[in-house]
Amino acid sequence: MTRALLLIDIQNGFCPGGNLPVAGGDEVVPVANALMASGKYDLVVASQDWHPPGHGSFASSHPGKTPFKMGELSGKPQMLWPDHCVQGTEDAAFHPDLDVSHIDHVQRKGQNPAVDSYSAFRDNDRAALTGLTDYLKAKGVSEVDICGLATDYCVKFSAIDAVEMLPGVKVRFIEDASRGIDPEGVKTAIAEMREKGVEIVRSADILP
Ligand code: VGL
Ligand code: ZN
Repeated sequence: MTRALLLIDIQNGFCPGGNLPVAGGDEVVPVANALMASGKYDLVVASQDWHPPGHGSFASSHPGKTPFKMGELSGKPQMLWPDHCVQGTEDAAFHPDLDVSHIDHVQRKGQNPAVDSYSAFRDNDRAALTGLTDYLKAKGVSEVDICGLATDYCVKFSAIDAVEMLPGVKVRFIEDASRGIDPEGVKTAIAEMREKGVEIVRSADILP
């Protein structure tokens, strides 16, 4: 049994003070640290939203558009975001309190300006893979626990892709180690994950 912990986008940009802040986003940091230090995982992977300046998901790249409204990217509907997690900026860095010493592998995503990548496994158009599937398969992973930011976007898409792309692997979502952008969206995301075969757990179910 090889157990992996997948920490999604625990970056300054998604924490209070960041460019796309998630309410209570920083509160996942101590929980993530406790999970990493628990000795329950053979492997810790952290994803990092890593956009080039002027990324197509930024409202600022679309004249006259405002953030948090639907727009279009490469002919497909796209939620438009504030500029966030630009490669190499403080906004894209992991939260300073995240204990990165436990991280075995960093998976960056969102580099293609023409398509967004909520999932740590592949772009939203499902054309390009990030390489995470092959990495986890090569490690012989049999269980993946997923948490982080934001529940209703990158965490949800990553968890559902994990079920789909790693057949036979048990996938769990750690609710209290995650925060979402929209409370209604979080409810729907949890229902959707459960429906796709993701088990919903809390850190207390895992921690000694
Ligand atoms: C995310 C919106 C845009 C996330 C990333 O990490 O959930 N959300 N980029
Ligand atoms: Zn992004």
